[in-house]
Amino acid sequence: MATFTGPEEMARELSSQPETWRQAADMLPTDGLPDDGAKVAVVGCGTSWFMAQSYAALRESRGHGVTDAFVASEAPTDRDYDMVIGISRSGTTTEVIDLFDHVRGRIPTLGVIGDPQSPLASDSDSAIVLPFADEKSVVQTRFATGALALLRASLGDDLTGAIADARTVLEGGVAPELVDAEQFTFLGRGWTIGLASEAALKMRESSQSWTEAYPAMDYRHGPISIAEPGRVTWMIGDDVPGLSGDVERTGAAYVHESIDPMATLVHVHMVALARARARGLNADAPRNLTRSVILK
Ligand code: F1P
Repeated sequence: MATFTGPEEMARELSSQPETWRQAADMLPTDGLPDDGAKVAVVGCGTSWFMAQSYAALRESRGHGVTDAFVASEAPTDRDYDMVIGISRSGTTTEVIDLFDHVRGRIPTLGVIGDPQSPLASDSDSAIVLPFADEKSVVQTRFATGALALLRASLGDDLTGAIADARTVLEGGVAPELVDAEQFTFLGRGWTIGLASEAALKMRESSQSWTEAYPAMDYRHGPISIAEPGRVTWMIGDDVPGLSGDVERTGAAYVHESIDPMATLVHVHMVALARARARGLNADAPRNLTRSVILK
């Protein structure tokens, strides 16, 4: 873990993800999670929206019920959902609080929250709080993946392999080519599409990098035109046949790791921090960004 000790809160927080995932999974069984077959909308903003996407895709693909993910400001709450789940580290994000207010008394709400003292924790019909996963850095790492770890475990995933993979990733370094690359495109399929979007956001927030994210099968439908030498296309999750060859013909680097996709996201966190350091940026405090967005 030598590379990722350092002055930043982000360094400490991203390195604690394996333990955080174990602690989150060990919270189960817990009250409040939707019954099998329930029709669920999962909402959040920024990073939390991307975790909502990953959980929604996983829950529905595993046969637990229709599950949609929305950015909180755009959720179609007139639909007949049995539950709305809001993911929010701070529990103060305006759009999530407004949405819970809007459906109160009509649709049961569950908050998956970092700060137990927050308005969302008291406004939700039920709340699962993960104070051990809360963070000092503005940039989210372990709360996001900790919340997803809990939700994955609630669907029956055994996280032992993910935790071992994340430990291995943390013991490795960051390749200089990834620190120096000009541009990154992250790809995913199914539940890893949310992880790809989060990888791209993390890199933008903490290191002001040019990043994009797409469902992998849509990459050939246009975005591949960005690929060229010095740029990186990074597939998160199961590989797509033929994709590495298509990318390598452009001269771009293709990255794919046969490890748990959440461990790959830890690797991206490390790259983001290394790129911030190389550019003299404070990864904990991205420009123009606050811990949560509270609108007047
Ligand atoms: C959501 C969020 C973060 C983002 C930044 C601002 O926060 O948009 O994803 O990185 O910190 O807030 P929250 O609702 O999960 O607290």
